[in-house]
Amino acid sequence: MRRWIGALGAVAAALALAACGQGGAADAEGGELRIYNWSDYIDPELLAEFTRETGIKVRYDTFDSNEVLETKVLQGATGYDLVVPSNHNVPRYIQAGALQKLDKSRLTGLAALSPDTLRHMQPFDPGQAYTVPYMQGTIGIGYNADAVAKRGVSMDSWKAVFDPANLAKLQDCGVYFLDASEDMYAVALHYLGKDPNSANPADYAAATDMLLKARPYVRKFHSSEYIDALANGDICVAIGYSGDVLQAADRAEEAKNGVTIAYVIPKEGTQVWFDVFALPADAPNPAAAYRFLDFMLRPQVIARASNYTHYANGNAQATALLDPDVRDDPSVYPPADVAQRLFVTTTKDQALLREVNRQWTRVLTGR
Ligand code: N2P
Repeated sequence: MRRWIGALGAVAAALALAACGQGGAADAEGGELRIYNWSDYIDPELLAEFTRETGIKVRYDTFDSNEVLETKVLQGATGYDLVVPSNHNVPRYIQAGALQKLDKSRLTGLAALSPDTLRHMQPFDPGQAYTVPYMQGTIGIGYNADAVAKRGVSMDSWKAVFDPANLAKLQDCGVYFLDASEDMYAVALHYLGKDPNSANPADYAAATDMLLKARPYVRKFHSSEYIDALANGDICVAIGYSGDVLQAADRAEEAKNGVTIAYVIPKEGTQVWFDVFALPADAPNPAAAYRFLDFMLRPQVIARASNYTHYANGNAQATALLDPDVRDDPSVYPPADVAQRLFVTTTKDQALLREVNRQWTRVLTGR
């Protein structure tokens, strides 16, 4: 059984070990690679292995929202060699000139990518000119099975978290929502029967009304703390990302604390997203970034990343190498009938994005 608890500490420890192992050779041979990735999104052992193999030291920082990442990357001078935006953000990065085009001759593993993932990439990165897929997953509901059963709330619909009558029953055991404006509006619009990719501010206003009515029952808006909060039994419900909830389930199981965490894709359907590696235009060490991308494109490596994070990857040759409990988990690889109910978000222009973020601030502040 993998250890999840203290994963961040484990990242630091693994990197420190790897750096010690290489000594000065790491600096002399490969220099440093700076990665900015989502939290709870890598097996630290893979980073250590990359350093052992290449002599390239990895500095690995994390974020938990596209909004934070995008603001940083669009400002430039991040110092990062690789960043990991989601599909709907990528066109704005490209338009702003914030990314460099891939030199595909430096990536030997691209042929292993699944045609399905490549098809999904077309709308946001035509011809796969700028990005390399990392992980894909869904937004759904993570919950403490016993706590919600006791309160008589059925979790199979978005109603569980968007209907104040249900939320009132769950409030005492604790509800978290993601603090992610575009992701939250996409699922809220979809639940309201509106286009999740609507460009009409009035649709967002309707979703804002609904979210403002839910707000009094939401203990916290946060995009990563729900993992431990669910696992420890501090909260009973979170709108969250699939693999993060599955990691919470593992952490609870590991802690043997009597908490059982489940993940559900509500029957109305949800958003499936694609997170991709990209090189900022001013990346200080592109050579190191290419080495890392090539490493992550290896089926054995990306399979281990999925085994650890419980997110699906877009590498066709990796599927056979996955742990069966990950490969066969419908929350990781949704079956065809569920896949039919998944939608992909498209990009918003800056004006609409500003409006959506303005409305989201109202949801966060309640004003
Ligand atoms: C990882 C969450 C990644 C999902 N913790 C958001 N695209």
